[in-house]
Amino acid sequence: MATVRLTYFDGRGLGEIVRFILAACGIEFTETLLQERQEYEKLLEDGKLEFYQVPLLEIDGLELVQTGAIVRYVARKGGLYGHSNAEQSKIDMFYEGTRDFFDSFHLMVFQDPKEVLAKAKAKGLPRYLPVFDQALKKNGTGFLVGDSMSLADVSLIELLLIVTEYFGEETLSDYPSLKAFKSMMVSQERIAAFLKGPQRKGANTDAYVATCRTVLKLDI
Ligand SMILES: N[C@@H](CCC(=O)N[C@@H](CS)C(=O)NCC(=O)O)C(=O)O
Repeated sequence: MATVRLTYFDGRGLGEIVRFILAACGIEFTETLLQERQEYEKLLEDGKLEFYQVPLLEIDGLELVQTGAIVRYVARKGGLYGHSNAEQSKIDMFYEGTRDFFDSFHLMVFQDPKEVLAKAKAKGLPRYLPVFDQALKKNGTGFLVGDSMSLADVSLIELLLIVTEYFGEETLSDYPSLKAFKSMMVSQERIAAFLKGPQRKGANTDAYVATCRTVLKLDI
């Protein structure tokens, strides 16, 4: 297979869900990790960034941008996008729900991280965790939709890993289905290998934030 290439930064951000879904689908990929403004300008000049934004995934001769479009393409290709229109819509629903909560963490690149985390803890946890816990309980297969792993589950595990990293494992104490889901997902062979491997990125560092700001010329 021709090389699959993800272009993003050397950090999680919007790129990490792309890495997760590629890994979950067993699709090997290489990465261009942007460091300099010139690299980003070259992508713009080459017309690779339809909306002048990253992540960019080059796959099967396509230059895909927009995270949602990217992960759906990969999930469809890898068989992690349900078996019917109804299942796909449910997967979309849970995917969008996880992203709504995830976005509050992504804001840490642009806003005071302490304030962002305090808000996520006070408002995000009680709002979203019960929904996902109940959904898992109701579906009863261990997965959010149907009886096998889908994009929805991959998106939820990325979120739960962030939540427990920032707020501790005890955050899941009142949510038995989420707790069981987390242990099940992190021991899935491909996910486990990705989490241990070099393509899994660490939590935001000052250097990562500074690089994003320089490359994207952010002055907010
Ligand atoms: N809706 C887009 C948003 C992508 C996005 O905001 N990317 C940021 C980096 S995290 C970017 O490239 N910003 C540059 C810009 O908007 O000019 C997606 O989901 O991929």
